[in-house]
Amino acid sequence: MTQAVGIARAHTNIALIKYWGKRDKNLFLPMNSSLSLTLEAFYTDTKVTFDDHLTEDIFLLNGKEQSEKEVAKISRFLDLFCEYIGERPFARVESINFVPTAAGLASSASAFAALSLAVADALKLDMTRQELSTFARRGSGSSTRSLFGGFVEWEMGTSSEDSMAHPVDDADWDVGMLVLVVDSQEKKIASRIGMEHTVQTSPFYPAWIESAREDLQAMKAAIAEKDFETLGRITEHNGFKMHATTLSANPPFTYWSADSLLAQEAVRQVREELQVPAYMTMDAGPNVKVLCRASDMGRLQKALSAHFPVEKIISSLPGPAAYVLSEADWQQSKTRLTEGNHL
Ligand code: 2P0
Repeated sequence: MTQAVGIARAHTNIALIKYWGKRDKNLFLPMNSSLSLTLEAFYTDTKVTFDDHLTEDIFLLNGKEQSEKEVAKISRFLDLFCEYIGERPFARVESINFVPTAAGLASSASAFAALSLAVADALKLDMTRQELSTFARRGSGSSTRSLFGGFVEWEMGTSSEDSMAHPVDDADWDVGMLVLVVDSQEKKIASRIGMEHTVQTSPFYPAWIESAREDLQAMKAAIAEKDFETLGRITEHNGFKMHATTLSANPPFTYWSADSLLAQEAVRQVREELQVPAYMTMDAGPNVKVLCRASDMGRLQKALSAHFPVEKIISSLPGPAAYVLSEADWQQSKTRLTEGNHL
C-alpha cells in the first residue's frame, strides 16, 4: 500500500430505547439492547487516507487540526482495523460535521460510523455492515446504530463479535422528529462518565434494565404494526425512565436544565392544543427531541414557536444508512465547509 483512500457519510441517530450503561468498558458492550431512529438532517462526512509516507496519524475536524488528545482517540480506533488487517499504516482523517446552526447534538454517533465506513472502503475490507458495526461500537456505542437507516436495533449480544446493529424498518411511514435546541454548549457530564456513575450507584438501575428489555419488545411490535401512538408512548416513557436513573444516582445528577423543563412543558401544551401525537425524548444533554408524524411537523413547529425561538426548532425526516461518497462529493462538502454553512 502506498496510498489508500475511503470517503463516507453517516447520519446521526436518536435512541427511542436508550443505551445507558456498559457491561464492558473496553469493548463497549452495553447493559441493554437499544433502538434508534436515524435522522436525515444531521450527518458527518469523513475522508481517510492511509499513506505509507506519514509518520503519525493526523485528524482534521471542520478543517481544523485537532489536539493530541483527539488524535489519540482516532489512533486507538484505527488500531482496531489495523490489528484486523495485520499492518499499521498511518492515516490522515478529515471530518466535516453537517449539523444546522447551534444544534448542540452530539456527533460521536455519526462520526465513528462515517470513519468506520471510510476505513472499510479505503482498506477494501471484506465484511458485512453488521460486522462493521461491531468496529464502530468501539469508537462510541451509539455509532453502532448509525451504519443503518430508519429504525435500527443494537443488540447487546453475548460478546464483542455479536454486539451489533441491524435495521428494523426503513421508517418510511409518516415519521419525523423535531429537535428543540435548548442549549448548544457541550455537555458538562460526558455520557461515558454519567452512565458509569449511574450503573454503580443508582438503586433503580436493575429496574431500568428490566423495563428497557420489555420496552424494546413492545416497540418492535409497534413498529411492525406501524402503530405510531404506541411507538411514541414507549419512546417517551423509556427516555424519562433513563433520566430517572441519573436522578437516583448517588450523588444525583441530571442532564436537564431549567429551559429543558420549559421546552417539555411547551410540548405538552402544544400537543394538547393541536390534539396531535407528539412524544418527547432526551439524551445526555438539555435538548428536547420530539417524535411526531412527518405530516404534523409544520403545524407543531409553528405552534411551538409561540413558546420557543423558531430558529431553534429543527425538523428532520428519517435518514438513510451510511454510504460511500465519491471524491467529487467530498469536494462539494469541502466547498460547503469553506462557505461556512456546515455549522
Ligand atoms: C443513546 N446515549 O442510546 C444514549 C442515550 C445518550 C443517552 O449513546 O460511551 O456517546 O461513547 O459509548 O454513544 C451517548 O453515549 O457513549 C448515548 P459511549 P455514547 O443514544
